[in-house]
Amino acid sequence: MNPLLGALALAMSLAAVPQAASADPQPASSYRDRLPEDEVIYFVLPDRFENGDPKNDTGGLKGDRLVTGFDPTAKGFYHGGDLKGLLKRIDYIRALGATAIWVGPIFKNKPVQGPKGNESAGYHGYWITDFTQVDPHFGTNADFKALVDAAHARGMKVYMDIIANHTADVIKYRECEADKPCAYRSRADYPYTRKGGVNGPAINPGFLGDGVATPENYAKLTDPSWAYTPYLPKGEEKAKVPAWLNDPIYYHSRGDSTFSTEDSQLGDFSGLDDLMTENPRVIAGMIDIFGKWIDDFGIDGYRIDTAQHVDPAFWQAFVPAMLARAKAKGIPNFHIFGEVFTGDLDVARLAAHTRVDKLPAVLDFAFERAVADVVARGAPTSELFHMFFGDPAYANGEATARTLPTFLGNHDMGRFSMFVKAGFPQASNDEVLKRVILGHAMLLTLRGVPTIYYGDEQGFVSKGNDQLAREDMFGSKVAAYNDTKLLGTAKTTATPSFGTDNPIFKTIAELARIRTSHHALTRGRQVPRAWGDKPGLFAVSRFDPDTGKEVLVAFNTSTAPLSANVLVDDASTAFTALHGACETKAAAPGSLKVSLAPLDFIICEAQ
Ligand SMILES: [Ca+2]
Ligand SMILES: [Ca+2]
Repeated sequence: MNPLLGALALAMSLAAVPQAASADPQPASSYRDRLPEDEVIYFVLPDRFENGDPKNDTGGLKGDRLVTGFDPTAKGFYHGGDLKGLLKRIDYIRALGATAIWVGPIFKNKPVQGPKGNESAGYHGYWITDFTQVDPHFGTNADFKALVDAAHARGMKVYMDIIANHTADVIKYRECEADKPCAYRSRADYPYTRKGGVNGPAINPGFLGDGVATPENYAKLTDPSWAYTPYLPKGEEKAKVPAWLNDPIYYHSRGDSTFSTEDSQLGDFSGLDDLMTENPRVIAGMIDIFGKWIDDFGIDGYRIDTAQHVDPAFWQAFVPAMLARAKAKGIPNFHIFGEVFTGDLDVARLAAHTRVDKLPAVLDFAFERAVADVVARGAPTSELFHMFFGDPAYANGEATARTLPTFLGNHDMGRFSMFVKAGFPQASNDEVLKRVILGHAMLLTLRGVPTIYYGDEQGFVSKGNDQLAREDMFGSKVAAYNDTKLLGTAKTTATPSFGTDNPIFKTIAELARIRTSHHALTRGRQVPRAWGDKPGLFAVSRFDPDTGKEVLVAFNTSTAPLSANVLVDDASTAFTALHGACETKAAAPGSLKVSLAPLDFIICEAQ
């Protein structure tokens, strides 16, 4: 008998308990048994969350902000948040109903990068120099261990944010001015076996091309000056850990990516040193690095940054190695999800990365786009139907679709509240708040793994994307954050934002509790029930995989009240409301009448 069934039975008995009694998602002991789709994820950038130790604010460095990276008044520098702060506020995250924390990258970064006069800091964590160590601005490896252990003691999971595509920008090219754009040089114009172009002198004799992924072949690649002449600036020769990362031979060194042709995989992402992920030595090195974090910390999953900029063969080797490592550590449901930033409705492109790269899951950018279009931009509800219609395209079809982390906005694109305000500039505060709550209702009831971007629950409204969408949860000193009016509250980001009274917080907490106590909403098959060619009704049914019991969720995306007969299973004759007002009896076999206020939603469970 599958040990999972015990946990299932327990969770099902929890589901029968009235909502308020099941505030804890699952008993702590069973967290390893939970499937990826059972989680509610909270995504946090540690620098912007809570400062638990002012002593580490400068990362142990001495000097001004261009040395330490620390300037809490500037949106592009470290603000002081750290892992001790995250630990201090872990019960806040739990109170929201999140069961897993996606911690932004915590590895040691190059503190400051960028052209003179336009520098910024590695507060976001995506400029790694040392893949084995927590950045001193965030604390120590022991602090991370304490955080992971505290999460596990509460039955919560921790997902790390990792990068294999690039390191910090350390390597420079003789032919390009440092920190200035450097044009991409293609493999056709600059083959690996010629120095400086097709007519240049022969180098790397015997190298059979990057498609022959054997150690013997790559042993013949010894001179990295095929396109440019890479070098390590003085004082940075040993900047990276492990040491093999300091050798330019392990990088493409072809100039900047334009994210279009082959440069999307082989170019430098905004100057960041692009690893030669085709090389078996690089594959083995990355498996070593990230396997060790699993071994040492027992974490529960990896979110993979810039996944689409790495060649598929790398992921085909890396993913099974990580899953095997986790399994050996007693982590059977290790989740891996890649970032394939599309910003559009291109399900085929997302799905291709689950089939070709064999990534177990990808962040669901198509879901984000569809919900934003329908709730924040007035698109017809059929857009949601069309997006979900693509679910069978994923490897393993709808089962994989249920494990895709879904989200409404993020640290790169900006917050959902900003999309609502941009889409409905004349809307009242009340309407904006209702739309933001409606978006979260979709996030927390539809298929996928709801991923809440920290601060959304406090009514944060980013004024833009990227740096402007990375506000502080602790009292901020950034004027461009503090002058923005938040939703659902009179406060601003100038004071700490850890209250539990914001209506968005309350809705998320309520819906997370309903979701995690009903397998229909986490693991259940989703069947679209109603959609249309204008704003209005969108409804789906979801089915408990064990009992077959139906849960109908219906949303009104219009500003007029509506009522309609919605198709349900013939067997679903009586309903109770999990949220809102539901008819207690089907009008006739297979038909339930729903009535919805403007921008409202209901969740009705068949008995
Ligand atoms: Ca600190
Ligand atoms: Ca790459």
